[in-house]
Amino acid sequence: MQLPEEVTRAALDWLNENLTPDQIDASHLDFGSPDRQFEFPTLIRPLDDLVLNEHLITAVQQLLGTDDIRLMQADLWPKVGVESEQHDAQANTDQRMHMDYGNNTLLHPDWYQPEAVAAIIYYDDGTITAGGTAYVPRQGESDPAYQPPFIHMPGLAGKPFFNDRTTVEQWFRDHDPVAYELRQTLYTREQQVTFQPGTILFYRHDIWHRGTPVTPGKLRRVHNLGWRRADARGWTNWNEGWARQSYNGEVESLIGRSTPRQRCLLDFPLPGDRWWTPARLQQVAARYEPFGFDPAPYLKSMPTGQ
Ligand SMILES: O=C(O)CCC(=O)C(=O)O
Ligand SMILES: [Fe+2]
Repeated sequence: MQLPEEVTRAALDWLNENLTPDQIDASHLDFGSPDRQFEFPTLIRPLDDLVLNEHLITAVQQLLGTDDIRLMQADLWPKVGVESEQHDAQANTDQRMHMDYGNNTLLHPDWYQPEAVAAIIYYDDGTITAGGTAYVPRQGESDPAYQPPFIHMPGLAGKPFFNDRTTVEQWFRDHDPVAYELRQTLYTREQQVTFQPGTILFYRHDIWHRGTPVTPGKLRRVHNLGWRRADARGWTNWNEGWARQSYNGEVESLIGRSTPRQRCLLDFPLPGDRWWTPARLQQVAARYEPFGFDPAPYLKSMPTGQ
């Protein structure tokens, strides 16, 4: 879907000023921002505020069936188009078909009780850059491609990890012909996302998908996001701890200017949560009031009997 223009405008303006082809290290061909510089919190307001945007919260709350959700991942990264012969076994250019759950949870997802959701926000025009994410829709309960356990992919259940499609499928052809055949059907079934600046793809961590090549010389900038239910088990944060960059006022200001729903993404209990007592609220407020924190919503719905 397309995010409302007012949601993405500030981030797009920032990116079109500060993350353009001449500002990118063209040798950075892996997933993720170089030196993790665009992992949330980036301390760049338009980027951090987009990650915490209320529209995204509403959508994720609906998808996960609860108001109590947590952010697990937010990273903005450039994918630079290169000639296809320039890729090696770990290259990200023409990705292998995969699911994302393997390095986001220690457990195995349950199709019927989704506990987490991922998203990609695209900041460029796919008709110019190409590189639309490819995905394989699940065709009902008996779909052979979606019979758990989902272990027919690199890095899972003892298989070696490579990122590059050609390398991976050669390995499966030589070592696991049954999985090879299954995986071949995924490539024939794949469909590709079309995108403009501000398009968002919500997807599951147990959907088959992959990144496809960006046109040589072009730049595709995307945000990868992930959330989980607060009560989900096994899921782990991709980014470093949110509090880690505290002390210079930037993280504190993020907390101060956020709404209770936005703070909740970072494990700040919602108003009405049993965690809150008058004393705890006073202590938290003492820490963040210099940064604009308003204790009123928490006070108003203070759990009774505390
Ligand atoms: O770049 C894309 O379109 C998808 C990337 C992806 O699926 C991944 O790196 O896990
Ligand atoms: Fe992925």
